Formats: sequence, structure tokens, C-alpha cells
Amino acid sequence: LKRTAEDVRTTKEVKVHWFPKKISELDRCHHLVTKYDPDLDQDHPGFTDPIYRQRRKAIGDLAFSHKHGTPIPRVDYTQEEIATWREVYSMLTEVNTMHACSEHLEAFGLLEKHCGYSPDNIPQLQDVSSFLRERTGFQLRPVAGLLSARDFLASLAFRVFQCTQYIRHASSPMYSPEPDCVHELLGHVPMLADKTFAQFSQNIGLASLGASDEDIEKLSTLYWFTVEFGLCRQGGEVKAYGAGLLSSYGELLHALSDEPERREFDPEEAAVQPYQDQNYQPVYFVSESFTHAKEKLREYVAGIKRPFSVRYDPFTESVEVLDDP
Ligand code: HBI
Ligand code: FE
Repeated sequence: LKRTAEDVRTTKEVKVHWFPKKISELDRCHHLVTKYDPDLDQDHPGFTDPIYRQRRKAIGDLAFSHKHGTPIPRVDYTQEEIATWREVYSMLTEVNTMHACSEHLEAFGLLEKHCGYSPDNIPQLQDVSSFLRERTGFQLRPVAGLLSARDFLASLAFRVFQCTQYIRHASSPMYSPEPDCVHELLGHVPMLADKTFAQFSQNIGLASLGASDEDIEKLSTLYWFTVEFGLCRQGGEVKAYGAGLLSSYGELLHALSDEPERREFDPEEAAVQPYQDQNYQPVYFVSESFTHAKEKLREYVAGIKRPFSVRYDPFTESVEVLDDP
């Protein structure tokens, strides 16, 4: 049996996948999934535009060389990029005002006030990161594209959100096959400013550390149906909190229409529900509240088998690994 230096053995001699133990080790969590990037995906709106591909790569390279603890580089966005941002910003803020949950809307107001969120400006990740840190302890780090589920989830354990910095192609302001700064800044960031949601996200991350490939698959499906496409009930209405909905008005309106099925959120079910990453979802899960969802998630992750347990120490920004007796 071949073992690499990456493998960790517990005292019980069970092989466990390497995982970061302290926040600076997230510098090693940069494995990308490239199937939706504009160099490989023929359906990417930028596939036939060499200038776009070059620009996206230059911004991605900034992320590749980023080290924890250094400021996130500022990007000087072009007028064309800002025009794309303006178009999608105007559309989404209008639709989201009616259909986003109260936590998203409250945070959005603060981001407009303090972080340069406006139709005419693409906010800088460093400013947004400093804001989130004060609110919930979350911080951003730049990433070059779609990250592997294992690396992406591991960063959440440290309250770090890996965030793309390039913007979608100008020919398609309302759609991108891969995550871009519109999806991250308008979809994810506002919810990361909510304390309960931040804890929910970190708990998924902590559950992923050293998990089997099978459990990573389940946790990332769970992430998909909550953090990306989750709905919740507020004041007798169904509202959206998922970033994939709040950054795509087409899917948002579909999710709230009579077409899809809406089920009560249950982590056991959501973790194994087949999902669509090319089309609208046929099923969505509705939570009573984030507190309720967080409790249900806690019960679910307690059932995941690992030969050790982890505890996050916020003072040292590291995880303590405790071998289970
Ligand atoms: N990578 N950059 C980036 N952004 C995401 O939102 C993201 C990711 N990788 C995986 C992922 N999201 C999830 O769909 C789960 O697989 C964890
Ligand atoms: Fe996302």
C-alpha cells in the first residue's frame, strides 16, 4: 500500500485525508475544478474571446500567488467590466428586494453604506473582508476559479470564504457557468454577515475536515441545497437565502413559482438529493429559520463517522484534533 506524506494516521492507524490544521495552511487548499472555465468549457460565454480569457487568467493568477495574512490585491476594473456589473446589480437588487430573506436585505443595506456596493462600483474584496470580519469573523481570500469541494469546505471551517475576483463575460450579464464576483459579492457575502448563518457555514466546514470522499459528496450536496439554493419561511412567505438564487433572478423566480417541488428542510434528505448544476433545480428545501436549520445540521453531522473529533480554537485560528477513545 503506497502512502504519501500527505496522509495522516491517527493512533488507531486509520488513514485520513490530509486537512489544514491552522488558517495559514489554507494556502495549500487551492485545487481547482476547471471544467467550467472559459479555456475548456465550449459553452462558456467567454470561450471564443481571447482577450477575456487573458484578463480572467491575470486576475486568477493574483489569487494563485496569494498568501494568508497579506492584503487582498485590489483590481482596477475596466469600464466594460463595470457596465456588466451595473446591469446585473440593477436587475438583482430590484428582484431581491421582493424575494430575499430579511438577513440578506439588512446586510445588503450595510454593504451599500460601508463597502462600496453600488451600481457603478465593483467592491474590492479586501474592503468586504474587513467588514465581514467585524460582523461575524468571516474573511475572504481570493481564489482563481471553481475550487474542489474538499478545499472549499475546509476553508469554511476557519471562517474563510474563498472568493473569485474576475467578472463574467460582457455578452452575458445574467449568467455565468462558473462562480464569479457577481455570484460571490451579491449572492454569498450578504448572508456571511449574519451570525447564525456564519456558524451554520463553519459547522459544515468543520464536519468536512478529514471526511471520506463519500461524506464530502454528501456535505457538498447539503451545501448546495442550503447555502446555494436554500429557501426559508418568514412572516408567512417563502423567501430566498441561497446565493445561487440571489445571484440569478431567473432561478429565483422559478424557485418561488408553482413549477418546482418545495420540501421541508431535512439534512438527511438534502444530502443525497440529486442536483442540477446546468439547469434549474426541480426540488428546493425550505427551512423554518437559520437557527432551526443549524440545529438540524448539528444532529446530522454528529452522525458522520470519523476516527477523531475536531474543535476550532478562535484564539489561534486552528483546529484541535482529538483522537476518539
Ligand atoms: N468554488 N470558488 C468557488 N466558489 C464556490 O461557491 C464553490 C467552489 N467550489 C465548490 C462549491 N462552491 C460547492 O458547490 C460545494 O461543492 C462545496
Ligand atoms: Fe456559490
